[in-house]
Amino acid sequence: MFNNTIPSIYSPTSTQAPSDTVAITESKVVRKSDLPRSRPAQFDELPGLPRRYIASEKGSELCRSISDASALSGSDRRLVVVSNRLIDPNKPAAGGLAVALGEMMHNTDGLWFGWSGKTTDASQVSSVRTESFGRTTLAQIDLSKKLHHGYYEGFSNSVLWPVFHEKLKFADLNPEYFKDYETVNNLLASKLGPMLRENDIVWVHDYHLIPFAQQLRAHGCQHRIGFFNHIPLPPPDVIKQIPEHRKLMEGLMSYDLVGMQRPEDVENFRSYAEKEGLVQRLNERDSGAFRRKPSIQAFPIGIDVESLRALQPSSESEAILDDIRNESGRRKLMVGVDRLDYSKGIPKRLMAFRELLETRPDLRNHVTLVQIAAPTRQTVPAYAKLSDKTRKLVDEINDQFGAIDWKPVMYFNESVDRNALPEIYRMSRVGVVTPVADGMNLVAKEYIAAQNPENPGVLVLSTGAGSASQLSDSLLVPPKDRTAIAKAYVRALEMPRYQRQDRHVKLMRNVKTEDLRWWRETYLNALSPSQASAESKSNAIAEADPESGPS
Ligand code: GDG
Repeated sequence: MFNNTIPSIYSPTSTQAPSDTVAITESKVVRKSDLPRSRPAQFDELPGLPRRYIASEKGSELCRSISDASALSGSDRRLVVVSNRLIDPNKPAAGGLAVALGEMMHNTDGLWFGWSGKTTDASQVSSVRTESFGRTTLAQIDLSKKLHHGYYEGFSNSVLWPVFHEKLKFADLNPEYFKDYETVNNLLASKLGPMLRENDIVWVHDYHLIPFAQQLRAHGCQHRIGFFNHIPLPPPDVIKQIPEHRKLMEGLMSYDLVGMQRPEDVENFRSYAEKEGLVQRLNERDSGAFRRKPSIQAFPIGIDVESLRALQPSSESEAILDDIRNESGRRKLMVGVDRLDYSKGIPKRLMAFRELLETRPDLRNHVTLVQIAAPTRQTVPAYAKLSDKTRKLVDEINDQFGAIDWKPVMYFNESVDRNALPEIYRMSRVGVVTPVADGMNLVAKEYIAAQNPENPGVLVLSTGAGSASQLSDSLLVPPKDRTAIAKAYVRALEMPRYQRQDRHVKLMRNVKTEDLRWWRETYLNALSPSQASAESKSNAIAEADPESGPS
């Protein structure tokens, strides 16, 4: 599968010599007294943000003084990003990864590599196609239909996605999927390898590509390679439901830096590694050629507040916007914006809305729920079922409570133009974000960022979202408790303006401080080669003096 000629990137003169021992350097333990005072009781038992990630005025100044991709500035270093899908330069970036990385890559000397979004019938592997995107080169390959199915619909989205979101009933543990997943990772690594230059640093994104570094290392790649997991990492007992969990998790040990969204994810990985004897197993088996001393840290992803607030609706979204504007002039709006994914808790959110209308007849005809549900992964059976279930619930609620002039749920089962989202958020008195489990959830942060500070709305946020530990001034609800969610809706709808303002100021402080740039820079600084030498020094001290482990 790999080329036999080892390209120059795998330079034996690299300063990053493989090590014989593997140590998981975890983020520092935070004492309860270190936590922000506003942290609600339900978070007291959680590990909390590592100290350097707790928002503080001082910290925010420090972070803001760092320019974009500063870890790479002033050198011939390129940033190489690897992700399943890339940005489409001909379309506005729609959410998630593309938004998070698009602007940075446009302004950075880099390479962005991944699957093209196209499948072929051919069994032969396609060649890499490149195109320019600002200062970055986009490099993409097609995959055969069969391989893509096993890798993407199969292992990525029918095994890893449901298991990591603790939705085991949706998992399809077909052993063929893992083979295709490994093959695709291997194939992608074999194509990227020859394109790398000696000083590149490589940043791999998300669960589709866990074994990617292992595949690159197998050919002696000595670059700094980081991984960021955008979705939750569940506790060890849940991970172990995946038959191939050992092989899978060993793949993470080939990275220099493993970034997670939440401290809980870091803790789950540490606990898995300990319970499974991951380090010892690798020490006994491998010579060390594939392994690093991965540093595992939490880097909660943020949004670019100014860019979001600057978005202006285009003509494409005028029809939807007019409907919603019209409704907002008559009733209080609540809004949910999600991919139609079972992790997002949309049915429970609708059931809670039904309970609200049942228990508070006085609110009927005075409140409307706008739900945007963008279709996603429709070739995976669980998603088709969710789509039917959601539509049925919406129809039931509208039939039961609707009137000639009022549809309680305005349901848009389509992807809405991103430019229209800030206005929709702003028109809504309540933002409803109720995932069962979610790595972070950017919609929660977008809703806050888009509000008018003079008359802001209220965010109802479930504790299933990674963002809940940062956004503790929202109305936090347990994701599976319909009645608690319904009560939070009422509280949000009736909250006086001064309280809404007070909460909004606090929430906005976090959204602005721990923003997208802060996330990228803290991650890239931790991945930078200067950080590597600091790590190797501290590891050397830890090895010389076994008593001086992390506090
Ligand atoms: C993964 C993790 C993590 C939504 N509907 C439409 C639309 N969106 C945009 C939102 C937002 C993005 O998509 C969704 O981001 P989320 O964070 O909510 O969720 P995932 O897509 O599941 O993302 C998640 C994230 O990665 C980043 O690390 O936070 O936990 O699951 O930006 O505005 N955009 C457009 N039309 C829509 O209808 N254009």
